[in-house]
Amino acid sequence: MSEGTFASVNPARPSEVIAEFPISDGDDVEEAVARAAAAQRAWASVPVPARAEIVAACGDVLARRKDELAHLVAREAGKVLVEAGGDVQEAIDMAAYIAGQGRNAWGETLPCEMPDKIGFTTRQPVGVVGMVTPWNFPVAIPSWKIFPALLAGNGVVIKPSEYAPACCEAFVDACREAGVPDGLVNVVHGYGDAGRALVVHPDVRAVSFTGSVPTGRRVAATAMEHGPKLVSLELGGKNAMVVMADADLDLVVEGALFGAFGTAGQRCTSTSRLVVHSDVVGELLDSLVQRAEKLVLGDPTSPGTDVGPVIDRASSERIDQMVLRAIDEGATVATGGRAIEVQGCDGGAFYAPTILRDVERTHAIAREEVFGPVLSVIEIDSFNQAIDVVNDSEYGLSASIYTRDINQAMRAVHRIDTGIVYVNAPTIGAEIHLPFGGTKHTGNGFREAGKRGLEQFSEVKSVYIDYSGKLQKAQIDNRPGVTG
Ligand code: UN1
Repeated sequence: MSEGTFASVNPARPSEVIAEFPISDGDDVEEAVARAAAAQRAWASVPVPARAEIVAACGDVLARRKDELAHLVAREAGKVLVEAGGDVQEAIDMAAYIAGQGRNAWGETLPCEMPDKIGFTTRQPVGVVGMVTPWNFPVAIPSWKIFPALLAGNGVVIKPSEYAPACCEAFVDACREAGVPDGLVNVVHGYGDAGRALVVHPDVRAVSFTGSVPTGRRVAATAMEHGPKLVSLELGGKNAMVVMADADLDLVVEGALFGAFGTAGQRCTSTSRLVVHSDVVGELLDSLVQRAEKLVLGDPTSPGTDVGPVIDRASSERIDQMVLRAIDEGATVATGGRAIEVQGCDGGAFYAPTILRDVERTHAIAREEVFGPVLSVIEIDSFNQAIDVVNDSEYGLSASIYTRDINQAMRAVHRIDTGIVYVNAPTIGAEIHLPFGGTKHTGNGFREAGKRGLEQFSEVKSVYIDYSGKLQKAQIDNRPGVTG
């Protein structure tokens, strides 16, 4: 049985315990997978539109419980209330979208080479899907994975981050209330051991992971050793916003503040590099710094708060070390660059919104994911140089360009090597009906959300139906042309 318990705390006030859960061990994972497998057998024979109705009902329950869930997200993950509400809204939107997919095409029909013969494709479930999810979108990301997995006819075992277990439990509880059958979706808790037990389990046919690159690599390697299995990875980002000299600078300021400091910079899509034309860098930085200094840090549940804490003190120390190293390498602090204390939030992990200038693309701060409120400004003198800097990264999640020149914008869309590109908007704020994911080390080719979100949770089956009443060989077996 489970060995011990762990607690999640409020990152703004770590003495406040949010919830306590058992640390799941191999036996707990075994049990959860067995429950999911048993429930999945019945679920697989439920017609897809009927599965979709249950997903739609999940959206209804989430909408009804939005306020309660948003407060939990704010307290457990440290997101300011409006963003915590957005996290839940993303799950509500995902339910509506995925429910709609239940009455949409489930494959395609194709002509065959012979008369009286037709080809089509359909999807079948993979069985039990193992999911490992992060704390930064503790309701949205489980919904991106669980709803399409359910629509595709699968059972689920999910291990949420140890930082936000209560949010995941509350989400799954809403799903059960909506009528998701008993045992179909199961939660296990804890750290790497529970995740590993899930990944290696022979009945877990697919693994969907969102988190860091090193852990993603280990998850994939382990899954392949014990498989092969379907493995979809959604990993980090080092997202850049390009500002050309003709950009609307007021718009840039709004976008950069939201992109870099929204969610305290802890989205995988957060704007982390500001690649600015040298003609406008002085003017832009003046207003950006002024505005950044006005942002109110505080308790995420207070209405006046703009920026909440980072997830814990260790994280804030790690961010600080990265900033110190950047200074060592030649960067200058334009604002921020330190952890701060907030009154009424004892021990809270707050880090000041930070802008670093004089950053070179070779500096560690320009290459490594920070996952905190730090924006590095890199100057460029031309469009080509800007694209070069954006693409000079091991990551390829999101990027954006601010320019009034449509030709330049479209050239950027084509040349930027990321899974998501924005024009005149920051790097965050993806909508759930467009594919979400990235190139290079950000992932392994899968996309979440959108129609393609179903791909990681289903196997495609190609079907040939010959209604000619005779053996008709395909062209490879019946075409003359080789003499011998
Ligand atoms: C994440 O940070 O892991 O694009 C996801 C966005 C959100 C999703 C972010 N819709 O900002």
